[in-house]
Amino acid sequence: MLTFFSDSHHAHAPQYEFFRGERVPCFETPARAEFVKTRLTERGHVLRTPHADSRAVLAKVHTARYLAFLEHAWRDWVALEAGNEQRQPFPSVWPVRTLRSDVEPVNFTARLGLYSMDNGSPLSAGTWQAAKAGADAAASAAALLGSDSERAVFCCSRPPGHHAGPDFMGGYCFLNNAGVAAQALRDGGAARVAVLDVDYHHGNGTQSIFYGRADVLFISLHGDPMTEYPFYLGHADETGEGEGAGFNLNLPLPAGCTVPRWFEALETACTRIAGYRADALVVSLGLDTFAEDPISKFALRPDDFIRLGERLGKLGLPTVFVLEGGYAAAELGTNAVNVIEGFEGR
Ligand code: SP5
Ligand code: ZN
Repeated sequence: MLTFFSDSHHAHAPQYEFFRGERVPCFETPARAEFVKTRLTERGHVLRTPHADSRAVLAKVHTARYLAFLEHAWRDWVALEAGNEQRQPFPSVWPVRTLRSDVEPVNFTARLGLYSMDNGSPLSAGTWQAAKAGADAAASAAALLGSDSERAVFCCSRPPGHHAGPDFMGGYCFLNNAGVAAQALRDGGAARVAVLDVDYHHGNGTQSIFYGRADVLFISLHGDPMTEYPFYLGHADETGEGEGAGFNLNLPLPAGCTVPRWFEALETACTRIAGYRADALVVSLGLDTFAEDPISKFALRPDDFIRLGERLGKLGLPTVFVLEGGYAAAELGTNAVNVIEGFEGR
């Protein structure tokens, strides 16, 4: 499968995050994309550098003030204090209920909190550059599908995107690549686009971006937010609002649930996508459903990823795959390629 890959992903390389109050090495590392690249190359898949500029699409998916903040966040952080070049910024205060989020403060940490859902998404010097390259890959993939030259394209990009909402980062995500792909497909002439999110974690950002829209159906299979990140979204009763009523489907599953149960939920998702008569499909391909993922609690084995790909292939739709989570880095290549080759019926 034709794959978009940009070396710019290396520019996003924060060193640590917080876990139970302690600094721990980041789970979301450059090695992840490199393992996938290596396996893709071994299996003969062609890698191409993104050619499209996603900026116009990004402006439809994220707010102008969030994009402006993110693009300049590192510069602003470094300007604050000598030595910040060697430090990572983290938010420590958030505008929760009753506090104002309409006014953007001047203070850097206050702005960082305004535009963050958690303190688990560290920035580094090249975060914007890497995230922008991922969005460019999503736009490039949509453009290729629109030109009818490919049936499916894989975006091997990082950082991931599905937790990033209209005006916030979170969950290692900064720009919503699946949202960019879906919007670019719409702009390219697809009347209806389905987004299927199979990452272990609910795709809260993607849901929020399209929650009021009927032209993009969002479906997510994920660990029940009562116990699993992102906790505050992803319940079954979230079905869309306004024109989007009925065009959001959440299929939360208990942490630790069996593989057959996961595939039952996938079947429900696929039936809904077929009924929607989508013109194109975007798959938020999180691979943290893998049994050995260090931060997640589903039980898929490598062969199950082949089966996932086969089922998605049977939908018969032009498809953009976007890499999301998955933290068993060394196994990521095999699991990603298994989905792709299952899809291709190879
Ligand atoms: C894209 C994506 O998969 N983002 C996931 C973000 C999860 N952030 C919260 C991490 C919490 C780690 N919990 C570790 C439990 C280890 N036993
Ligand atoms: Zn995830």
